Amino acid sequence: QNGRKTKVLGKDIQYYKEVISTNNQAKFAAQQDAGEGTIIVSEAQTSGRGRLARGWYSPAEKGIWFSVILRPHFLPQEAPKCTLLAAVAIVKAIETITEIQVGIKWPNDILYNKLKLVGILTEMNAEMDCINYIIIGMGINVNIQKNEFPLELQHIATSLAIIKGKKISRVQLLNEILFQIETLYNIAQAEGFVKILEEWKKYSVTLGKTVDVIGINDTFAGLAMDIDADGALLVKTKAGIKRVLAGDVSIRAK
Ligand code: BT5
Repeated sequence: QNGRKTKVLGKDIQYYKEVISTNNQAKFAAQQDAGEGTIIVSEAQTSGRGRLARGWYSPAEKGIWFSVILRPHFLPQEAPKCTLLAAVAIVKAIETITEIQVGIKWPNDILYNKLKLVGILTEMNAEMDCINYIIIGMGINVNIQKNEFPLELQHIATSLAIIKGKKISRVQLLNEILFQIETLYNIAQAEGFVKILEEWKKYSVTLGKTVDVIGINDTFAGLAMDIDADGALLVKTKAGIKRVLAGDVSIRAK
């Protein structure tokens, strides 16, 4: 153990052998008044979720499938930046524990050699200008072997064990991730997201690349120039600069 201590995050840990989705379980807990920093972690998910009704492959004991409940003071429009915050926290934790350097693909993927290692799904419940709760769900492929991935994922996904050539301690990594999220979250609550967005840019593999933005109604290509103060991606196209919000789009690097 590296002995990192957190104050709030993980004070209450709800541990399951199997759930449908830790985000669903977290939503239920939040509605039952679970406190800020409550963690829902499960060895397996029977129906782990991605964005836009996509699935998340979550085999038993091979990954870290977990969700964090936050009850921040900031405004609902700040919530999407929690995805970026979580991405930075996970990149730092992976570097600390495994010495593997990974990159962030806007908005919610962590990649190694273009292969997906981590997915993040942030969901929110808010009324008017008040956030009731935010749930950040994170899926980290830790000890999955290449031939264990379903065929359709084998050429797009990877795991820490594949990269490192040996098993990685999930407990140690989760402990470090919680520490990093708590540190960044305290910064965000005290002074906003400016520093966190700057850090995010350092790890980005999207900025400076030509990308296809694939929306529900609209697909276009352009140069990913920057992210703005809301965490939206600014893409330079022939028709000018377009501002792309997370949630409804996929990005494909060309
Ligand atoms: C995501 O969605 O990347 C968000 C995934 C969040 C998963 C966590 S696990 C704990 C918590 N509880 C949940 O129910 N969810 C969260 P998206 O960007 O839509 O990507 C989904 C796509 O990633 C799928 O359509 C697959 O192509 C691919 N995929 C599925 N499982 C994968 C895995 N284990 N590793 C890499 N890629 C995967």
